[in-house]
Amino acid sequence: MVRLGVLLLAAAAALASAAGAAAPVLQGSVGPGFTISLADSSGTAVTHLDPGAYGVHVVDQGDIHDFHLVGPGVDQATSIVGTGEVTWDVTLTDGTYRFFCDAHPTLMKGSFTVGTPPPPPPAIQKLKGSVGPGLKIVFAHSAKAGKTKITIRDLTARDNFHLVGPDVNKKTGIAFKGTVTWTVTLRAGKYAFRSDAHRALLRGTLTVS
Ligand SMILES: [Cu+2]
Repeated sequence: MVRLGVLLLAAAAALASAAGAAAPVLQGSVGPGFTISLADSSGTAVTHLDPGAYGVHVVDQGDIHDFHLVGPGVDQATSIVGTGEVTWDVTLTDGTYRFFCDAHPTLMKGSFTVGTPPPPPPAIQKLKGSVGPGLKIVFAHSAKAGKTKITIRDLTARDNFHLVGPDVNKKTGIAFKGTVTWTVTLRAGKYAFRSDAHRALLRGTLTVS
């Protein structure tokens, strides 16, 4: 009985501390004009927050606007035609959150980051090349190191497109005609492209830096 009493006390204390540490409340506002905003309790526009639990108190005074909050784990919106107030309990985690009006998303919008947002994925470099028709091979002569999407149009059944270099050895078939896409990681250095059917004639060099 004594042990149970201690456990109950501990549970009560945990509940009390959870209730006592009230989540900060953010103030969202939209309308009646073409304005939308999100501020912290001191009235400062929100640009960055620590991860955690928050209340979002939204005052929607626009009957042609809504307040829509979207980000990792959150997708909440007021009504476009309706007005009124609402408080959402949300848990914000690392990432970028956007708030906007669905009726005027390019005009009425804002965003903020939470915690350490993951870096945007690196842009994929795109290169195009072709072989044929006739005795012709075309490809880039310079590119940057990194992930690269290569699209090759093989327009002849007498030649192929063959790319060789650091970590890459890709080719179409000599008799093959069609378009292929390779996703490769280019390293700094020299790459050679050629047709294996006319090695001396159809060839070139790609320099990756
Ligand atoms: Cu609007």
